[in-house]
Amino acid sequence: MVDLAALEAEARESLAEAGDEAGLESWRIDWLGRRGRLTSVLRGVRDLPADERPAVGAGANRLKSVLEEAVTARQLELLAAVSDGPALDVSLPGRRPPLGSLHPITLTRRMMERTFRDMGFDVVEGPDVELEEYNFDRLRIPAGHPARDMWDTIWVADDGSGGPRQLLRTHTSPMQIRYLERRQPPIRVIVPGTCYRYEATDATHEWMLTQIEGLVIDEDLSFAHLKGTLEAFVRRVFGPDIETRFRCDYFPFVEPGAELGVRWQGDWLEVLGCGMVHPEIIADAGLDPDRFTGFAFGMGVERVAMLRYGVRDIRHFYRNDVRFLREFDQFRGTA
Ligand code: FA5
Repeated sequence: MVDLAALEAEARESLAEAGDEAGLESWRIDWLGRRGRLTSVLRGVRDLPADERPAVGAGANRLKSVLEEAVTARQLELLAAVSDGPALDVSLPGRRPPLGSLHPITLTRRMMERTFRDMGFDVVEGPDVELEEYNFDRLRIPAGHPARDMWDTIWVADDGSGGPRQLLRTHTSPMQIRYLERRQPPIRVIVPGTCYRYEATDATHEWMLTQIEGLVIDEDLSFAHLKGTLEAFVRRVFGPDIETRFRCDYFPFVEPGAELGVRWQGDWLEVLGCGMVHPEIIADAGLDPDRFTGFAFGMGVERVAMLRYGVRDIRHFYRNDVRFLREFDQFRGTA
């Protein structure tokens, strides 16, 4: 006589030991599979003496459905354990995605723009791909003029259409001409933007740089206005103790021309070129140079950023080394 009760106890015991889906599957094969223990019992019923057959058959069939229910229950139990376990603790706070911060040049450029806005300047932008005419000729830098060497140029490939020559602007000064085409004095505008020069890099020179051009045209403006404006700007950006110096410099589109240097690591760092707008440029704009005068300047944003953040090599800015860029996380929210 088959002891169905002992069989059930044994089956339940081994089911309790099945701890995962694979364990359940092998238990199913052992007990309920085609060659499983219970299946063999059921198969053996027909060989039993006739008087035992009905009881054992009924008992084994009942045990089969009992075990099928038990394995389903065990499966649900295991699933519940997994979803309640630490892997899916829905009460944990979410993980904060890493927050980036603005690039130091963007931070600096925005700070400079804000400073000029506070001083009453408008802000406009111009094209990076510029016509030779605006970048050079109309700024009084004709072909062959030695001043063109100061801006070693990246030219846009000639498409053979015979159209005007194009280049990546070497400075933001072409926007002086473009702005004068559209506006009448009084003019007080700055033009931030990227410039490109085909030149070797070093600690203070990059081949891609950001400039902020300034143009002011009105009646009776003198060099004193230029100096006053730029010194006020420099003090606002670097504090009242900053040491500055103006020196004569030459740019064909201003007369006289100057550069402004700032004391940096015991030396002087040139941060901008400037000067009084050349009377011919004022006349070319259809204005009377005896009535209107003005000044212009072009400053290097990377240079200002170097001074502001104590960066010793300009090339760090565009190397995209996150260890360098992360240093500016502390300035998040200051732009
Ligand atoms: C100019 O580009 C003139 N357009 C500036 C100007 C505007 C003069 C209006 C008069 C009136 P310069 O080449 O010196 O000048 O450049 C101006 C500033 O840009 C420099 O003082 C410097 O701060 C920055 N700069 C120039 N070349 C580089 C470079 N390769 N890398 C980083 N900054 C540069």
